[in-house]
Amino acid sequence: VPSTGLLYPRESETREVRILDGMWRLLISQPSDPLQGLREKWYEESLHKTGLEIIPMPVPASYNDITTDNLRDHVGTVWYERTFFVSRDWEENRRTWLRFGSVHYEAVVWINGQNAMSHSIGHLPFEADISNLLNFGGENRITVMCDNRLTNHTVPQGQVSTVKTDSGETPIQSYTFDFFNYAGIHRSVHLYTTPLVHISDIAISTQLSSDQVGRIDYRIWLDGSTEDSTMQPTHVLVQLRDNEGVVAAQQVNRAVYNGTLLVPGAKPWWPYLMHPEPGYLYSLEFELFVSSVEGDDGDELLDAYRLPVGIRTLSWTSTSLLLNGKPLYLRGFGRHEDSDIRGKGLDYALLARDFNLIKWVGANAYRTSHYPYSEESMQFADEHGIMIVDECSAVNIDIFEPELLSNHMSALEQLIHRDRNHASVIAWSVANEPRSFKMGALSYFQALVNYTRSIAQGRPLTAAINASPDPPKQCHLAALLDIVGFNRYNAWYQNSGRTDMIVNLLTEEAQRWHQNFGKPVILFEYGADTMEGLHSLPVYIWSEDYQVALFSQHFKAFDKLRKQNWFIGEFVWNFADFKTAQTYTRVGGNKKGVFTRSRQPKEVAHILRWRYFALANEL
Ligand code: GCB
Repeated sequence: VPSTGLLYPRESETREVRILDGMWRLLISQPSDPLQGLREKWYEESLHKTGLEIIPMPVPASYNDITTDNLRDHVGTVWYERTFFVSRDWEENRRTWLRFGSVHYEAVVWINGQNAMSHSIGHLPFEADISNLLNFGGENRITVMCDNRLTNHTVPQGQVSTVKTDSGETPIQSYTFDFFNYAGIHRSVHLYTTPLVHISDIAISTQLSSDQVGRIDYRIWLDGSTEDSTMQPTHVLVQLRDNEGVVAAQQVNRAVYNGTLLVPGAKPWWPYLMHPEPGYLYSLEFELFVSSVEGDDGDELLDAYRLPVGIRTLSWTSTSLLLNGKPLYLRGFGRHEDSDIRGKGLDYALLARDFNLIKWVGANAYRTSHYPYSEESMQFADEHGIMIVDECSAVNIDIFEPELLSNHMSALEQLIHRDRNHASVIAWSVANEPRSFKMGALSYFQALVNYTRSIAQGRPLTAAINASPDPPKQCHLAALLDIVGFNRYNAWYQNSGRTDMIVNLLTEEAQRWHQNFGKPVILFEYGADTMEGLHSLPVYIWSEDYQVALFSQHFKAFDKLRKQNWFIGEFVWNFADFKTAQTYTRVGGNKKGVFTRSRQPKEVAHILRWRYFALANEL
């Protein structure tokens, strides 16, 4: 199924964008009967008509932590609703689209009681042309059923079972991944218009030659038709503007909608701290025209879309990952989209704060562990020169069945399709800690990696593996990748308290990964749970001092490894503390953050900052 809606909605002289964020209404279905609403057709009328309790619910946000009762642990469906008006002007000569940035996990959407679209696998956008369902010049109602249940076939997997409580049986959701299964309408809801015939998709790839000539290969897709033959598009004007609006390259393309722009003296896209002007972006303008019969002067503009573009070359070998020909050393984090109250809901204040902290600490990269992050954050990363290892939502997968494989492929297709035009994306991560040593993993990953490679758009494939590198056959995934990433918790899950074992264990393991698979190697996770404010000398686990000691030993190991040209990066687990399911190994959630959940530094942040800036200055 080709995915749609993966071009970010942007306004232009031919397009209008409205955001439907704000207070929506929420109805929580009985966990024991999640399909009641479908049976009773709750979408046909306002949810108030059900006579059931309706509560206000902000969008975007996870619904879990908003109320004071146990909505947090709800299993099954909830129903969202709101109304909006569309003016009469929108009825003629345009199409109106409704687009969700992400709803976790599964969503079914109705407009005025008519089914408009559905989507599963959270964290990804989806949209539909709703022109035929709207009341123009009147009120309209959106209803969304959102289901948070995870099964053996969802990405990620989970199990729903029941427990006997003091008041009867109730379903519970379990999962093995280590972050809270927040749910709801997590990102913005856009209502936007396009002309009848419009640009529906764009793919670009860029290169920079050694003599600073930029090259942008582009392809655009058109959608729609009009009865009016005089309104058929005849050509596209493609113009690249620099950040002052000056045209740096242009082309008129007649009928063939792919081409190449050459940009002499191009300003390259560079990562943060690698150049005085990191994150340089051009604007690539596509203008779709119909020629008038009288001649060129009277060309009519049908559609215009502007895409931010960074020009850079990405390449890799069996030892290095290179940007504009320079080998990269990645200094960064695994992260989460997570914060107090709003859960996984998009929050611009948090996004800006996080980027300020990333830059303060001197990092140049992060991995979108363990799912695609918001499109708004991807754009921010482009602008700030922060490199992204872009991970799909296959975390801790196990039980390798064909239905899981097809959902996993779809998760990767949608991720790559959405993010392929971002300069910041330097690799695709196909999974985090899959049970890659199990029966069935080999054929599963062969199929998955072959497919992903066929759509990889010039990026290397990686994964965060926690199997053992020795013997190599214990991991059925590493040999298939371009960059081998591993997660290892020396002196935490293994040999707790023994910071004196880290340097040898880590350097030896990294060496084995490289020797066995002959690929560049990166450590994607290391760290220690740390209660802010807890101090102890001699160091003792969970204290801030222990986190400092554990990091310091890792730094020694990294410095040894960096002498080998194949060790390409160090990612801390985690950027900030985050919420998990309730278990006795977690105090209020996972506390491996360098920053607290409210984004203030722990002691370790200062030594990490010292190191990251020192590394940046060496290069
Ligand atoms: C891991 C996982 C990550 C966990 C982390 C931990 O290996 O990839 O999701 O949060 O360990 O802290 O246990």
